Amino acid sequence: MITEKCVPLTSYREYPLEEMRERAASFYEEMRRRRSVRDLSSRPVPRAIIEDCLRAAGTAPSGANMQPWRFVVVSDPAVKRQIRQAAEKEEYEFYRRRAPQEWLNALAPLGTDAQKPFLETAPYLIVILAQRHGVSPDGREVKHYYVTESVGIASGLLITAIHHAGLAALTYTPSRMAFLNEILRRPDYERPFLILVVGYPAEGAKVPDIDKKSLAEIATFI
Ligand code: IYR
Repeated sequence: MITEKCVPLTSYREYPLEEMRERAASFYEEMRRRRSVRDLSSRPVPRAIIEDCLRAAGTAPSGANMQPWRFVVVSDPAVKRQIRQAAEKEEYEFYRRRAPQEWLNALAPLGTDAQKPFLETAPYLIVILAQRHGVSPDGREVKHYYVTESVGIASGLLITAIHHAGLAALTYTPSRMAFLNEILRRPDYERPFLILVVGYPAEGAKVPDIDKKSLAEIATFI
């Protein structure tokens, strides 16, 4: 490492071990309360909260620090309606024709179908796009690295920030997403990655009766 280009690490905070244990445990307790919510309320959410969540997402590590993400925050009802109409068109095709039976079986516990009312109800749709490359101020292409990994990490931070703020979200991936470039007028080098649907849960909201794998199922210590 060429350390001359580096500056001292001043932001790191060490906690006494007991506090570290407590922080790790209580963060897990907070995160295990997160659920993907499809029944969202139309109750308004201040934009400043979404802005801070996006700032948190923007702290994600990325390949060569290229930060190859773009977040388009949609609250305009007309644009939300366009997105819903285009998404449902894709989903009808998916559920009626494109999806193999095995996929439909895997989705059965979630109870999803082609109707996506939350795309109009929720106050915000955050469309996350992955930039295949960047563009320099003089218009030249700038290479991006590990784009999918980087945008995946930023999306995870955004989901965490939204949950931490006390809002609910749904990671929604329409079966085909090219329509988003058209509706949002984004260039072809920005590939729609997912839509994060954000708001308060609706009164009496229900979620699928599913659970997470245990530590033994997801981790191996060698
Ligand atoms: N995009 C469809 C299907 C779907 C696919 C997966 I993988 C999910 O985890 C959930 C749904 C839909 O949203 O209905």
